[in-house]
Amino acid sequence: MVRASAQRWWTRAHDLLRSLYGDHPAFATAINEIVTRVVRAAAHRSEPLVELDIERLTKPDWFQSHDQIGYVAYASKFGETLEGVAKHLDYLDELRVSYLHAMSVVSPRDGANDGGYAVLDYRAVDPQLGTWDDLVALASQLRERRISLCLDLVLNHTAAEHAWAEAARAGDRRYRDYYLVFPDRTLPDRYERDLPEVFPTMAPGNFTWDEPLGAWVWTTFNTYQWDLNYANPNVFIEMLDVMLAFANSGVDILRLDAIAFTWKRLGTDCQNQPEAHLLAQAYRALLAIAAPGVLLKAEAIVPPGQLMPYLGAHRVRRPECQIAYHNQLMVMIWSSIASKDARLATEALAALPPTPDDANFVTYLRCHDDIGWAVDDTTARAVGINGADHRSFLANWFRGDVAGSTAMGAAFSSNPGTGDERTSGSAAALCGITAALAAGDGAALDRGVRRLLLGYAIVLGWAGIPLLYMGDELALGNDSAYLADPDLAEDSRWMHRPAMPWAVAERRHQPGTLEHRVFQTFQRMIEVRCSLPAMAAGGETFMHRYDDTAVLAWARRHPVHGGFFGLANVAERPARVPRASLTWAGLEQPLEVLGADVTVDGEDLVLAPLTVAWYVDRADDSVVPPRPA
Ligand code: OTU
Repeated sequence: MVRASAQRWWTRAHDLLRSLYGDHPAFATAINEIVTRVVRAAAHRSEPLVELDIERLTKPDWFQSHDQIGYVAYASKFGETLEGVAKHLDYLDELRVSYLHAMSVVSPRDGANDGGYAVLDYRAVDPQLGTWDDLVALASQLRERRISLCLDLVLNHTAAEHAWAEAARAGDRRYRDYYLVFPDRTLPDRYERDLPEVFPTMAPGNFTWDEPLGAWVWTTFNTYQWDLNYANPNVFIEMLDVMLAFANSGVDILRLDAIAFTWKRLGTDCQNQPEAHLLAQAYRALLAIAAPGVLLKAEAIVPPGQLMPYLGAHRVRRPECQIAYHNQLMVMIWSSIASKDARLATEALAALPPTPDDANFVTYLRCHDDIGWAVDDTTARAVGINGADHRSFLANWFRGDVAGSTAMGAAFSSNPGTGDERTSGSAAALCGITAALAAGDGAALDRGVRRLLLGYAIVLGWAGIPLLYMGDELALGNDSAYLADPDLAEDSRWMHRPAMPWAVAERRHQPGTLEHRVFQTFQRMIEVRCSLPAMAAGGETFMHRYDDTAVLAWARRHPVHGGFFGLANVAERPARVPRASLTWAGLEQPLEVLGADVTVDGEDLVLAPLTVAWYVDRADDSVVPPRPA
């Protein structure tokens, strides 16, 4: 098998490496090193993993199927330890999870560590979580349940205390070259002219003076996260080795953290550089040889026009990452909820290029990060609004500072210079559930729950791998505990990173509780979603436009598996859709997902406030399980 994979991928890999490092004096040595490591990793791949590789090579669209459901959680928050995570796998089965993104597993630096994204040692599990053997054991237990494991590969930067950084400080030239180090401000100042700030409040600027190093070091994120120098082939090789170690431990999906930032070029914003794509393509090709069942997921939260290349869409198609985040869908769902108007979402989603056939998105409503209000100015203008005004409306709305808003989010990284403000907060808090509970307002609670379910009904009604962010299935609110910890207090993202309250989770079995209502509806939506082959990748999603500004309407056409039609009313009043537009397509009866919230009034369908209806256009929808009594 390795020979066949090598025949297929090595020439490509070599070409890519030559484009990246061909001019480097150590190029020939680097190629030898790379071959050695890939061959060694392939030889050490365990029997069950080789079997899985073969299965996946035989069915390369396995991750594109309609019944993939993802779950995202900090390992420590979900299970305290890796063994603890393994004890809760039945819970994931209740949600039909087939993909687990466990965050912050490898060893981070002590103290502030950006939620584990400042790695001290890629080869060790965080001692608080367990050992490498525990990781291997967890991966194999997941594999038995056919759940794939996704881990973060924090490849753009290491912790400032990583052994490589310490060696650089100690004066080792080899390791000094692993980072982007400047003796004075000349170059940093020139770079800064074009560089945005990712964490303007917590870590202003992109360079940090390090006394022992006697130099400025590139730090895009926090001051303790040192950007790696990918122009150095040794860095490429080190990270390749880490990837191969993850892969051979049973990790199925490598989430390439901050991949957009990996290559720097003077005079640019140092994001999405062509070489960042070459790096991802080279890693893809080498993994395809050593561990062909393993996938790459691009964590590229970039404008839609820059996103598709991470999925291989270049002028000539080039295999790159198989999965990427659907950030626009997430932003547009929240935008629709706040403005009670679906027009911007309709235009923004209609403008997206098609998803490459052999790739897939992960769709989501919340994640462990803040929400950046990625509203495109031109699209906003097309629907008669001002982009900057709308972005600031959204930040204010979700902070709860607009009349009518009961959202309880918080600002993250406000940048007075650019007027940019991002948003933290749990989905339930952003939906107004927390405020309604505090006020004891039943009607407001119902609206809040409907917003949350509406958001997830869109995510689950969209093609891609829908991700559930831990706690949303129980409508968990914000957690203020982080404020008491000086290492965390400055970073409001911690408010939506609570520990899993397993006692509260028990209430999912108690009718009449909030947790029961939300969890049961999640289960129902997931069950129906998993019965909809039209959600398999390889089809196209089209936006439909109706007169009613509150209606988000999308159609899914799959060449093999038929169609799907989704209707969402994002307003708090009823919304209308002409019946004829559905009946001609044979879409009579909505699937029972959120309840019977669609009625007929003369020539119109009337959607209840904050509701979503799903339709399928196949003649026989008996595969959709009946709604439980
Ligand atoms: C990622 O996010 C992680 O998801 C964050 O948790 C980390 O803090 C960060 O990298 C550094 O490791 O800036 O606000 O694509 O959105 O890479 C989150 C651009 C981030 C960024 C993304 C980054």
